[in-house]
Amino acid sequence: MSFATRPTAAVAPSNDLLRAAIEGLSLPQKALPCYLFYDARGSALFERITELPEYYPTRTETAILAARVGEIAAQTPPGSILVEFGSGSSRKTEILIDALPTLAAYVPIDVSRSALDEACARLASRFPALRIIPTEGDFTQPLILPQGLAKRPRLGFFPGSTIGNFGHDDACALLRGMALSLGTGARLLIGADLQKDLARLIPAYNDSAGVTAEFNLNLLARLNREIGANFDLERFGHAALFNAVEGRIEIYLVSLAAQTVDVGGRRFDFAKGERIHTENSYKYTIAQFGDLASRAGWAARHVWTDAENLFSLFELAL
Ligand code: AVJ
Repeated sequence: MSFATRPTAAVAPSNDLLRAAIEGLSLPQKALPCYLFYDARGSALFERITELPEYYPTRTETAILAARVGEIAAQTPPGSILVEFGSGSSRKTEILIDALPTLAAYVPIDVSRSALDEACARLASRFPALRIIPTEGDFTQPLILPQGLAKRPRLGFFPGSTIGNFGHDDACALLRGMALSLGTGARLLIGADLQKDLARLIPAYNDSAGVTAEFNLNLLARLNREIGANFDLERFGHAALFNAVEGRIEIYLVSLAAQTVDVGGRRFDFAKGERIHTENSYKYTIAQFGDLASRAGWAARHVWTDAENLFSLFELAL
């Protein structure tokens, strides 16, 4: 293939980043896509979020999974392939892999190279016999498995309520895409965060130690580092609010002053108080999420929750 049609990996990421940043900052409501959070520093900050006292999703889902992994394993044919969408640290996956000793392969997909490298190194030492196929990239894209694994039963894993980052139509399209990638007979274990009291919800996205703020602001720091933007991090703040109409947490970076920022040679003006929308995190009822799954062609086989009904883990089948 010629150079023109196939840019080198070293060049492509910053071009993509520049394009995404300029496109988002040019919208009437400035926005940046949330997958840009996850450079090496952002992935590490996200791991710190998962340990915050206010951030209930990770520990709650982990406990649900640990309680149900025996049931899940009993449903999983020997020689299955485990495919994880947005694998990050693969911490929860260890619980699953531990209970599935006959797995033919584990395929973690993530945009963060550093997160993949760390997770795969840890898993390789804990499970030396496991075949691991690390896949750096966008989990919304169709998955192509190596020849020879094509006939294996598939178990998809999409924990963490990452699905919550997608609006309902995009979430439906993503679940349909996963159905196509995983194929007939596949199952998908998927975590969905549940609607709850604002007193519980808001602090999870605006913690007292300021880690979520740092995670959000790192997106601007990343643009400074990788595409030479000149955001003054002292002049942006973090905001999280609940949009009750949409049923979602919305996260913003707020300009603390009137200012102009240079991004790749383009100038973007900010009014004082103007916001950049960086993330949505949809919260579901069990019924809503079941409907979404069935609209996407999946049947809900099981749904498990915690005693406080904070979080849900669904087992879907095709
Ligand atoms: C990774 C999408 C599940 O929405 O809770 C955490 C990301 N953002 N704190 C979430 C996040 C701010 C997280 N997900």
